[in-house]
Amino acid sequence: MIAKTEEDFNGLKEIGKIVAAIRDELVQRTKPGITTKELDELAGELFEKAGAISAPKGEYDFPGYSCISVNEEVAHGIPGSRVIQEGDLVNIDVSGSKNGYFADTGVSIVVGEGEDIKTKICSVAKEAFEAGLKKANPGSKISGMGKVVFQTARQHGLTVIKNLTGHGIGRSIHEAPDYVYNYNERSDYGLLKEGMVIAFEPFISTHEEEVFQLDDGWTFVTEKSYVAQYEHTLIVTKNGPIILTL
Ligand code: M1C
Ligand code: CO
Ligand code: CO
Repeated sequence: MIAKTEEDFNGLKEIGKIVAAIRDELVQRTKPGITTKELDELAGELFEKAGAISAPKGEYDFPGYSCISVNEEVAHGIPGSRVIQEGDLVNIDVSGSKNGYFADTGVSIVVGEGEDIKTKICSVAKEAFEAGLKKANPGSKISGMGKVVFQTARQHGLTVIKNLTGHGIGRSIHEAPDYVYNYNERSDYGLLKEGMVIAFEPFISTHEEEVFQLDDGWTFVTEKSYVAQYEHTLIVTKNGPIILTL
């Protein structure tokens, strides 16, 4: 959407705060021994308390309130009986709506002490996000954000996932602009506009550049790479982006 009115800004800020708080609470609770289902039940309670609706559940009938992806899982992991272990790479992605406004945020973390490469991709995903943020100005090409995401990955000897993208958001969870790539997609001529709301979510990978979907119809995995994501919802403005999900 293009946020224009005071009501738009306030509505977006409200749901932004809610999903950010749920994300942080889940991250806090991601400790060895807890199951992803237990984490998700907490997400469900927090959505309820906030008077907000989980976007995966409400919009897509996803079997969970949040997406929790562990190790070989990259995104859209289904919460279940999997027990979190020391050293796991875990992605927590929380998106939802309130009063018709949507926000989306996610982060990848390493539980306790993990392999150095897992820690590295998490910090590079954040660095790529920050580099992209500097390119989030009205009138600039959307693909300029992906260009610096890719450059950041390469600087660290890493790469990106090319078949997962960020997206427009606001009045629904996924809306125009449909794709914010993690590389410079030359066929993407789209421009950022004043007030445009986007979910920017770089995916940094150790080797593979494509994910595939499991038979469950949801979970995206790689064969043998680790992938980290870092996602916030932001409003593009001439004074710099406003991040709604800090
Ligand atoms: C690139 C994996 C896709 N919040 C989720 C997302 C995932 N993006 O948009 O960040 C969507 C959740 C709906 C199942
Ligand atoms: Co998300
Ligand atoms: Co998203």
